[in-house]
Amino acid sequence: MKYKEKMGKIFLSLGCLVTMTLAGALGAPSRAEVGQPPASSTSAGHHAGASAVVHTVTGSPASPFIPVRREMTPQGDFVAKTHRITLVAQRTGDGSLTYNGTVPGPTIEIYEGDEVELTLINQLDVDVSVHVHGVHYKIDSDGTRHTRSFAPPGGRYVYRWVAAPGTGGYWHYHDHVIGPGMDGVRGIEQGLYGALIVRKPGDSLPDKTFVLVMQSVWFNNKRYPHTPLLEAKLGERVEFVVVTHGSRFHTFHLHGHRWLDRGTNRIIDTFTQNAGESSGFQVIAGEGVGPGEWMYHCHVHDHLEDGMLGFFVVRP
Ligand SMILES: [Cu+2]
Repeated sequence: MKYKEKMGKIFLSLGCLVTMTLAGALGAPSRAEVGQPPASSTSAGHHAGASAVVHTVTGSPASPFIPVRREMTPQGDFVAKTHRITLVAQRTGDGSLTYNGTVPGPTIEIYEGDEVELTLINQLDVDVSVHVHGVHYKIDSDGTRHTRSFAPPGGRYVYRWVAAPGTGGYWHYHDHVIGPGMDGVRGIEQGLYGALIVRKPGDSLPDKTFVLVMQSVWFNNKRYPHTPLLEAKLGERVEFVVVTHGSRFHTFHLHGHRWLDRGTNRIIDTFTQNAGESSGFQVIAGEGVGPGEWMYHCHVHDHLEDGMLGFFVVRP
């Protein structure tokens, strides 16, 4: 099926849904009729060829993570902190495996110098673990089967991480034991993953953070029109953390915005990620381009065709 036909099909199917428009998000859901302009002038709509398909923005409203302002000494130094975090591995109504009931799990934000004491409580009927990327930990916090660092059904396990100097960046954590072998792939596939942000003192803090995990043709285990609907006000500083899992590479692209590629002097609006990789960036919502329903999507055509897209709605 050609790209245009397929996208047309995706958009046509939207005609049958009560979709979220700008007005809808404010409490008055409206229905977009195929072949007719949207009732609300604030809806996104365009005509694609003879079929005049109306494309209305939809998605599952995402709750952003709000970064914590850290207290500083009068000298402007950060006070290192030990974060005591509890993650409960549980199955949700839709069959997902989750940490604390959400996919992705909670976004963990710490600073270089901090430590984490993470207690994993297992409410699943299989062993589960937390394996982290980027920060320091001893082998007994590896979250793997051969080190026995997992929680059995009904049990718990305590992990200790140290955000040593130099570990600042965008990282992630995930299960490493659910699967047919000793690997953990099935847990990740079903939603056992989350983001870890290690900030350096002086890093600019965003107003809000959105985490997008690319796996198969999904964002956060959802495909359009159910992908996360990200919302911000014009001028807000918005942080995106992007993680890739699964067996494919993905090319993340955000419309209308651009950012500095970390460690280079290149301005980019697209980057490619392979499995297990993570990165992040900050933008000023609508900077230079104004409000609108800005698309985010994987730029790999097969994936985009299969619904690997969503919307970043910048409100005036
Ligand atoms: Cu992709």
